[in-house]
Amino acid sequence: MTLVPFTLADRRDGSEGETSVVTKTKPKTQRPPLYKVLLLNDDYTPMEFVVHILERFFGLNHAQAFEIMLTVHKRGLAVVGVFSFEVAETKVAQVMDFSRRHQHPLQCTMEKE
Ligand code: TYC
Repeated sequence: MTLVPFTLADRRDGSEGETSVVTKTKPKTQRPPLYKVLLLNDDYTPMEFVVHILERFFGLNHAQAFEIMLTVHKRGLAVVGVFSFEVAETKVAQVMDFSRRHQHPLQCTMEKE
């Protein structure tokens, strides 16, 4: 068999003399959706209990926990943290279970950011 080299000038695909446009597809990094965990105010749950919840399940120090508790008390609700779906779901369940076991009506919920 004989190999015959060919050049740009005699490409056999009909593209002789054409210019080409280089296109780049930007790789899109998919980030998982995030969820806000919200704490809701009520008239019965003791302030110290809410502060304890925030320290225990959200890793806040006492000053941070007290500040968020007061925000909820004054404004009706506050975002306690932003997490992946599974972590947010777990935090909500922990708060709801703990509150229920202590017979407080504290409500915690999550919302897609
Ligand atoms: N409002 C409650 C009280 O006066 C305190 C409270 C704060 C309750 C935050 C719930 O998420 C809450 N005892």
